[in-house]
Amino acid sequence: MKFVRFIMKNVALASAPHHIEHFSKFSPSPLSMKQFLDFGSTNACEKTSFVFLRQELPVRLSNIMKEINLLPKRLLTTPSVQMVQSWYIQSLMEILEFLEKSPDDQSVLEEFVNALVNIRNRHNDVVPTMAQGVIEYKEVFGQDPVTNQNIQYFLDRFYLSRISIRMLINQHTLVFDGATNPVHPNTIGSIDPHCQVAEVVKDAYESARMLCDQYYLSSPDLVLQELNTDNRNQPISIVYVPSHLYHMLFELFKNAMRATIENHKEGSNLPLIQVMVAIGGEDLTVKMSDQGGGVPFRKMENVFSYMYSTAPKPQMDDKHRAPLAGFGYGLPISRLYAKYFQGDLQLYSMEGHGTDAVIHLKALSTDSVERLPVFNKTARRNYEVTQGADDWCVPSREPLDLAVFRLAK
Ligand code: W6P
Repeated sequence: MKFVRFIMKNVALASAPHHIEHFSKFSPSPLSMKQFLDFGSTNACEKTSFVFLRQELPVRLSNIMKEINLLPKRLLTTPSVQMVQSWYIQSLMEILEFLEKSPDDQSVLEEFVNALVNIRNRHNDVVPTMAQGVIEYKEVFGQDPVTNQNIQYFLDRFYLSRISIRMLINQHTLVFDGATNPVHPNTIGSIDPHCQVAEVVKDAYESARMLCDQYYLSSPDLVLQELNTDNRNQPISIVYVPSHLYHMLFELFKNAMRATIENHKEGSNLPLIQVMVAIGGEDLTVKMSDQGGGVPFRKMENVFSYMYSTAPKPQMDDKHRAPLAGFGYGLPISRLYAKYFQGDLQLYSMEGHGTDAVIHLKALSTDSVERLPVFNKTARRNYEVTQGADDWCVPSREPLDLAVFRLAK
């Protein structure tokens, strides 16, 4: 019996490339905050959401699966990347089964929710697994600027796609499980229509401070300032996913705290971390300033590099010695969360002084639309980048002997 099921499963999986080919020809459909909220409103229709997702999820999965296939062979064939690819194939095939089922059957809708939860869990460890693939690659082939660029391009798109797919799954499973969130009764799925930014800043600060105290036995204080020019005394709020904002701020706080403490070894009177939240007609901006000594400009672009910032995960047998920040993909992925709804995350450093980290988000929900990668000819061309000759001079190490030129006179 087991053997028969094994064969049946593999026969089914063999048709995957055909389905990927079909669904990758469609472009993903970006949703706006308003559309997300409509799916979760009182007259929300689970059937509509089901019919949308059983098409849209295969489209998003297939688009990014085409790009996985274009990775350098030496990366694509690592056990880690093979594993991730098999999860994508499995999940795609599981969703496709619902294309033959009726939206009018209540048990189908329930089955779909269960399938989504199962798929979400299957993909929980995609980020560390891909990181392992990059480590395996580096161990054998080392790191070079061209591979760095290719991996950067791919992983930015791959993780953005993953964020978007998880967003769709989270919204459907949260909105249609029938329960309201007891802690945040006014959220719609994972979206808070009145996300009070300063409250999320305080939460993220408190969590980072606990880690910082555990590791360094002290932590810098926070000053938080809100600038609401139009609506004085009103807390600044936007339509947003609080967990995404928290993720970004927690990451930035960890980095700011570590820099502050490592730059003030004597321990007494640590400089503050200052956060400003401002809102205008178009942007909501959060600026976090530390006085942690900054980062040299030359090193700034590596801060967001997947290839240069993956070190083997440190052994954490003693929880209290877990480092505060500095390994893993925290910053590049935080920037993707900002970009996902048309924002950005940027760092400005003054070496010798400190760093400003700035999160730009859209103030208007009408501007908050998903930013999604699409697989097309342009995307394909980006995987064909190869090493050309540099078109900038290499500075010589030897001082130039200008006397040589005077001889010509
Ligand atoms: C630093 C390096 C960094 C990264 C991200 C946020 C804040 C900071 N401060 O020194």
